[in-house]
Amino acid sequence: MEGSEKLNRVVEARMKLKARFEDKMSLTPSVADNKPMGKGNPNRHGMPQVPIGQTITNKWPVLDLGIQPDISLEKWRLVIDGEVEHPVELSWQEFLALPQTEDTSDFHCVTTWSKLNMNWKGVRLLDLAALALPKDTATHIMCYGYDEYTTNVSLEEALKPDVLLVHTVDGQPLHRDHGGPVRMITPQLYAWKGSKWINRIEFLSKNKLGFWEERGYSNTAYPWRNDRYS
Ligand SMILES: Nc1nc2c(c(=O)[nH]1)N[C@H]1C(S)=C(S)[C@@H](COP(=O)(O)O)O[C@H]1N2
Ligand SMILES: [Mo]
Repeated sequence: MEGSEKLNRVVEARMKLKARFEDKMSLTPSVADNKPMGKGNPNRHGMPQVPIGQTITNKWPVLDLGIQPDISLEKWRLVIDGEVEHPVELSWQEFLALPQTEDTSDFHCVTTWSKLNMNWKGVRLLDLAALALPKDTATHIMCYGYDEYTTNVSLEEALKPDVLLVHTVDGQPLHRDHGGPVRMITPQLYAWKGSKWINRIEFLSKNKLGFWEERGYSNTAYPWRNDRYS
């Protein structure tokens, strides 16, 4: 397929997907809460900059399961499968050839630290979904890391424009400690919803619990509702 035709197809699929989830997205707490808990000036979604119970840090702590997989760019793959019309498996070159998005957003960890204004570069989950075309029955994703980590996210959260699979932070390649070569970020949810060393995104027709969700962490993880544990 010719480049521009391919791009048109992705853009069209993306607009359709966005339209399909727009209503649900506009009702989610991180954009539509009328009593969000926190302090500071409103962020770009109208939420107080620092969610309740969070303290700003300038350092960037490292949290993992005690394994930091070492994935070379040659071996790196991203699989998108499950409830989709077109399962895909992307190499590093194919991933970088997708439309790249740059964004600055905040990072809220459930262990009560927040790091503000992080500049990210990567691919929107929405754009990846537009490649794989989720079936009408798809409601959630399960993300898998190379370290056996899993975490589940509803599609109305995962398809928001802030959700990226990033390879660059503050102008530098994402370090292995923080999930490089590629991790997911979910600025509107606690950070455990973003898998480091991401390797697979499985679309699901019903919700399933990931690693921490099975161990009592919240299914939804809304920072401005102090929604940490279930
Ligand atoms: N693959 C993987 N992703 C993960 C984790 C993990 O252990 N493995 N920890 C999660 C948790 S609990 C948090 S708070 C953030 C931490 O990201 P950081 O180490 O870059 O600060 O990654 C999340 N993603
Ligand atoms: Mo965490």
